[in-house]
Amino acid sequence: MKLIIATRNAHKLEEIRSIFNFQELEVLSAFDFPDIPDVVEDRDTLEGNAVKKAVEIAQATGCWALADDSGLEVEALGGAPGVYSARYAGEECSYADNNEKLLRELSGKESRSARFRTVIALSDPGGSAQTVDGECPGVIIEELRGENGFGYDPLFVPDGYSETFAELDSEVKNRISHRAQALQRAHEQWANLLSSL
Ligand code: ITT
Repeated sequence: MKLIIATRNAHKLEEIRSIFNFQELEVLSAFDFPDIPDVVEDRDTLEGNAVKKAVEIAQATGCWALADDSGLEVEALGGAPGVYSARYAGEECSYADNNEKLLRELSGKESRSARFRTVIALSDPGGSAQTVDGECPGVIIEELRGENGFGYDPLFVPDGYSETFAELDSEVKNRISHRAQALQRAHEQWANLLSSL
């Protein structure tokens, strides 16, 4: 049986593949279906977008699909950029643009507390979906540090560490991250279901 990882983000796909043990399942991704249109992420919650991505890809392929919607929630910014993390600095913006905007918005703020959140949705081929979530608390530092990871990783130091996610080894990030927590819950809740597909 095939399971489709409903993402076109290569970094995210690599993290999901290295964290989650898919056992006997044949795992493909949205990159294997270039003709399927991009899912428009127009919901105002991570849950809404994760379910939308999983359901649309499951229905388009006739396979089970798993989607990840993630965001960075910054306390002093009232939870922004949150569900809008990918397009924080505007449509077609780069990770560098987003990081620059985040530093600008946080300049002079006392609190630099933040958390990454991930919602994972699993949809059957008919479009019936369930979700789990995970989070990782930390702080936003004042300049970019490190080359690993992607997105906001060079600005985020997880609680209990002094390096950013972009400085830490990927093995460490993949053990403690928001995505790792969510995939751990996915494993607890769906291992039996996935192994019976
Ligand atoms: P898909 O929708 O195709 O999966 P995406 O990049 O659009 O890929 P999201 O909608 O979940 O993914 O957007 C989340 C954004 O939040 C992403 O573009 C990054 O900027 C950021 N982000 C998500 N996970 C992250 C992580 O582990 N480390 C750093 N930044 C992350």
